[in-house]
Amino acid sequence: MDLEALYDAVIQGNAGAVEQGVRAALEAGVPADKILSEALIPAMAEVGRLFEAQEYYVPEMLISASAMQAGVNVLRPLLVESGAKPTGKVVLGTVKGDLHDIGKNLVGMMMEGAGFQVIDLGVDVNADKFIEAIRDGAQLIGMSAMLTTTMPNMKTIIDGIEAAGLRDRVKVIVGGAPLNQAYAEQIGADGYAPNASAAARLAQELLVR
Ligand code: B1M
Repeated sequence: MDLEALYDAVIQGNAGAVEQGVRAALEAGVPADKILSEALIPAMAEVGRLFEAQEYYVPEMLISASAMQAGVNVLRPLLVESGAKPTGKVVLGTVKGDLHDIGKNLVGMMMEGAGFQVIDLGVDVNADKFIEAIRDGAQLIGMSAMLTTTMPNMKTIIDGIEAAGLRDRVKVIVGGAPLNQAYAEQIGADGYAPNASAAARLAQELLVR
């Protein structure tokens, strides 16, 4: 299956075809990051466009998300292979009120690939859970938000970390489609990354330097 057919299979929400297509592309020598960036991720952007155009509704979005996840699961071992000793402890979560986790999961894989120990707190994560993770030794917190309505919860979480007297013990980075560098600065984060690879590079800059 070529990348175009793979793109279509994600949009159609055909998890079996996506899984097979990813395996076939890998066997044909297509690099994992190319499969991700030229087929799977653009397909989800198109699903978002279809949702905005009211051609897709939540169930279709969910089915496409599962199909994408089936492809990502095949790519996972290739994205995380590193073998290096962990260079730091990173804790990730999608913020309170937000259930989108595909982007956050990719960030986790790229961070693992960059040699970090990654603890994933999942979705709908509040300040208390991040605070507990910092007390357990997290050196960097990575927060993801995909909704304009949940972005402000990142600031609430940073304020909570500050109020717990832990802000100087941890680096905080943020990401997700509605965010940008200016917003990260406005809420007092240490950095913003536009995609999963950039997030891993940023974590390295903040922790390993
Ligand atoms: Co939702 N959704 N969704 N959705 N969904 C969006 C985000 C939306 C843009 C669609 C649209 O209208 N075009 C829109 C948000 C509008 C807004 O706020 N401005 C939207 C909406 C409205 C909603 C609901 C409110 C719909 C409803 O119920 N009426 C609802 C909210 C539920 C909730 O969270 N409380 C909802 C639900 C869902 C599903 C559950 C059905 C499903 C999510 C399933 C899942 O994640 N397991 C879903 C999906 C799939 C999407 C779209 C189509 C795809 C998101 C995705 O996975 N993209 C999305 C449209 C779009 O994004 N164009 C949409 C692929 C992924 C690889 O990209 O997540 O951007 P992304 O991650 C990137 C970067 O952003 C970055 O790196 C990643 C990889 O390179 N990144 C980070 C992400 N986190 C990072 C953290 C970092 C650094 C970088 O550092 C820590």
